[in-house]
Amino acid sequence: PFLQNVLAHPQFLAGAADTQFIDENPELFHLRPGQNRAQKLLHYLGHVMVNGPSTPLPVKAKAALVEPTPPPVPMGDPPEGLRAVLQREGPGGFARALRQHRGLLLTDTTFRDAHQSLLATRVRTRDLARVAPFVAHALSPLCSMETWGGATFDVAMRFLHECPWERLRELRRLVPNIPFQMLLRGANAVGYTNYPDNVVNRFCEVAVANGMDIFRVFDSLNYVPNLLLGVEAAGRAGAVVEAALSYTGDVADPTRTKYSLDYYLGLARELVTAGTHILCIKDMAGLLTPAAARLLVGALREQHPEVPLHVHTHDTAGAGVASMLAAAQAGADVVDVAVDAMSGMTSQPSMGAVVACAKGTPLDTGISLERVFEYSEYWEAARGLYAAFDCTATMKSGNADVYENEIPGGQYTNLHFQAHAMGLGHKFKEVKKAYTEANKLLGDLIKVTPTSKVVGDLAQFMVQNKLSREEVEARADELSFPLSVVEFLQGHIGVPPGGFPEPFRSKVLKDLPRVEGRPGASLPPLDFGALSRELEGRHGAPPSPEELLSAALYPKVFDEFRTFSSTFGPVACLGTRLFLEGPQIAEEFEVELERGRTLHIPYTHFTHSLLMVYSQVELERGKTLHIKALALGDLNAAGQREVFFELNGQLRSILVRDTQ
Ligand code: 3PY
Ligand code: ZN
Repeated sequence: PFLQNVLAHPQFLAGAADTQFIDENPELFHLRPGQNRAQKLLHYLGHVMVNGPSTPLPVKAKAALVEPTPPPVPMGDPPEGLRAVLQREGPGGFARALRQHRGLLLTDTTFRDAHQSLLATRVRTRDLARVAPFVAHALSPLCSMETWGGATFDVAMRFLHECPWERLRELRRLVPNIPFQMLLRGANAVGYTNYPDNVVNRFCEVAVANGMDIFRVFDSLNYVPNLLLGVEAAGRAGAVVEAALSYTGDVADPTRTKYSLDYYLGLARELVTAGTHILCIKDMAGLLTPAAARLLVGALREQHPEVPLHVHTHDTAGAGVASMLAAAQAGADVVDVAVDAMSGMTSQPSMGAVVACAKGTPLDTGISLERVFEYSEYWEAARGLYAAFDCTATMKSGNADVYENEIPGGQYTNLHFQAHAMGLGHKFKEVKKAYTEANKLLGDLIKVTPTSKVVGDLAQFMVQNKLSREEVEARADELSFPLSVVEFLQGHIGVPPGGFPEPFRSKVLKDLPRVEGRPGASLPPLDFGALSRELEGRHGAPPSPEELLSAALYPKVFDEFRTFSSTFGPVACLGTRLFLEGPQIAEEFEVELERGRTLHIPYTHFTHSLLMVYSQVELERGKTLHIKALALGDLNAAGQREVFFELNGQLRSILVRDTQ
């Protein structure tokens, strides 16, 4: 704040600043209360050293000791990418450019879905930001990078204690040329429940203002009124709208009639009429076989020759590359891939494999395989930091049984972890079987957040209570079902294709109220003014538009995040191993409080007197802390331990309650 005051001062701007200038302008010292971020970070590190990680670790695996090194980046601006087309020609022009493009376009999901699927969404902004400039320079032909949305919003605040909006802004600053894409859960925005319409609208506006370009909008029931809400919100915000057909079943199997080719073509027609710029096939479980891809993409291509088609899949069974190539051959313009080291299994198919397979063919991606290797090398090392969240700790391969249980990628990994955490590793098979049965009980749903949770909760309930599908059906009026199941049946998420399962629904709900039609239509608008005043009262400062939305979507998580940040400071600045495990005794390290931001102060303005003040005032912007962890004291009578650090050469000690 001090330097901002100085930099904004007209006298300083005129280049006439000297000692007198500082003496005569005491307002330069009107600083907001010092936060002493360094002290707070020492508190955080002390806590982790005494009590273990602040985020639950599913497996006992240590983070890699070595920080990954991003590949070198050339000087200067990155090459122009498709974002320039979007900025010049708007969403319509962007869509035309995708249709006219020769060769296959790729979306890189590494920054969102890949780690949501493989590493429990735990990748921190710091590790994304470090490699982002490389992506901007080396992978500029990408159609887009999926950088935001889905579970990342919640997890950033809840487990990583960092601000999701700051992530978006930071990545945007580092990647000015490649369009950013996010996953919007329609009326559920980036949450698990329907929000009032004005929340979804405001969310899209603010996301665009923070740098988002393309919204992939889906609804977990393909419920058109919910989808349209998201489509309109993103469209009004000026973004590229990519409405998604959430794919389940098998269009190539004539015996599976509920989610047939006609069903998807009908839905696509409604979304194109609603004005979507791009159509997406969102295959969240990886069920789209090459044959199904040829059939569905071929039919959509014929029905909507003008509309770009974008295909998303998961590689759970191992057929992802084959399906994406089949989709491209049938006329898809863009397919989703993840960099090799973050691909495969429940994640997206491998970027390197698709680039190599398309090379020299009419589908050539224009992406250099050499650059993909460098990118992958970074991620191979970065993945080592997240060993405690890596699904490969317990899951050794993909599994084609997904064609039977239809579990979405991220949930497949979660259920596997949960089964292991409960000591039920061998029971995963049983959970998957129960998932299949629970899905049938609920009328064969499209399974993706949040309906996938409803099916998963019912499956766990059946396993825990040793209930078969027949038993659940017979005793539906007396069993005490998980809340998510009851709320789904009440209609809180929307209406499934073909309606609710009867008589199951009536037996479970009895006289509980039912929501008619689109749930958001009966929710009163959120009073943003009142929420803002409430937050100001609680946290002492008016919230930014971004904070207001975080609080609107996740009230409790946001409050805890704010409290955590004011206690422990900017933990996002810590290296990932330090964040997760704390330092080892005698370890020395540096913490850059503002990552990579340099202040450009004209040399002539940098007078001697200013330098003096600069060194005296605790000017935290751009400050690097040198820390050494010295020792951990014994437990005292009050149940505390003293943790000793050296901070910029001075001894500091922190008292931490030992809760172990
Ligand atoms: C999400 O909603 O987070 C998903 O990734 C759905 O596939
Ligand atoms: Zn996905």
